[in-house]
Amino acid sequence: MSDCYQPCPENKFTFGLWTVGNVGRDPFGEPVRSPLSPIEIVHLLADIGAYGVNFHDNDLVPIDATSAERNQIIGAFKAALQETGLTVPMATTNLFTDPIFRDGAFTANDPKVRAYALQKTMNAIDLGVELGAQIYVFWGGREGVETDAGKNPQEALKWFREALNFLSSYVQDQGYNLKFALEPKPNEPRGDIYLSTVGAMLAFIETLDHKEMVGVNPEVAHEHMAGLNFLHAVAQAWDAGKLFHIDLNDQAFGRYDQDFRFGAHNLKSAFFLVKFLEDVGYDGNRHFDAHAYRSEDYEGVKDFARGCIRTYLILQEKAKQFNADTEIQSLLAEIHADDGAMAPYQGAYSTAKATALKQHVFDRRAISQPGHAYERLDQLAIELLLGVR
Ligand code: GLT
Ligand code: MN
Ligand code: MN
Repeated sequence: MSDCYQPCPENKFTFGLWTVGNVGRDPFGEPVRSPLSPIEIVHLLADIGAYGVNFHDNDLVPIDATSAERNQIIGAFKAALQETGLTVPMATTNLFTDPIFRDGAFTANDPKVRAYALQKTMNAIDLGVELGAQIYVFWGGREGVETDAGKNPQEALKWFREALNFLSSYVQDQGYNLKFALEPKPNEPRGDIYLSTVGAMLAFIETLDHKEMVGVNPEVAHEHMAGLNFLHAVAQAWDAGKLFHIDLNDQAFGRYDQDFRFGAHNLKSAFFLVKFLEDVGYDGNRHFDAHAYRSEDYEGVKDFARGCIRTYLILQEKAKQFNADTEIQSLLAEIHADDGAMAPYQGAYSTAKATALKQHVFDRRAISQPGHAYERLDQLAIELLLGVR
């Protein structure tokens, strides 16, 4: 591979233990790769140039570990981090694998399950903070239903809100420097998951007690599963000051939950996403929440991980090229041309402005005549992406 696309720490490229550690199990097939220990995963990630490693509590410490086992595992993990220089920027809780979560965690009908979920999350927050995490992700994979017969969705939202309020107060009480990032997904593993899109999550955050410490963790695949434009979701989150984290991967519309290598499927949307993140100066973690095809062995897993990073860096270069391309930029300047004639009507409302605007005569026909040259512009973008510009 060429040396021009080497990651640097400022890129903040991270992977979860569960991503490169994915053993290739699917609903129809057994694992195809033997499990790697967290230590082996840290070394694999260091090898491919990652900046950080994220984890669920139980990716690192098995759910039934004794406290002696826990201490031994954490000690060895810390040593591996020190040896490789990898950081832990984000941590999260597994609230979906154990059978206790079959009806959800914070939104389970059983109050014992909800209380256990709170307890498990407080412990996992302690662990994440101990290892340096400053972002804590909440992906409510089981927070949903197959049937609405047994649960009132408004009640479920109330429970979810109470849990987040409780946990944000816990974080403040402990004096932790930690922010929450809520990750929406429309379905899988539940038939329907509550707060299914970035837009829904952003609106929900506004109802929380400590909303200033809560943002979103949008994932490419999840918005695509809902048939939505990921860039628009990310732009809205950014605009709201809520883009605390991002999960990069890829996903064909209308398919099962794929978690493909970043850019593997929708290269053009990946390009406009990278361009947006770079143009606005997003400086959070760039987390690849994806896994290698089931066809791969661990060499293929490394190809997958390097591919995520490399594609991002190539698209970053393409974004710079797009911004510096004189033909593209002059076309954009034409598209955005403004002769100033409407300036008296723009901006904040005033009675005088409204009166003047109501009296202005528009030549609708003339205004609607010119085309917008988006075909030419889009083709230029395509040719730039295809490497012929
Ligand atoms: C799981 C899920 C992801 C979440 C992870 C965090 S776990 O793999 O599919 O989208 O980000 O809990
Ligand atoms: Mn996913
Ligand atoms: Mn994710």
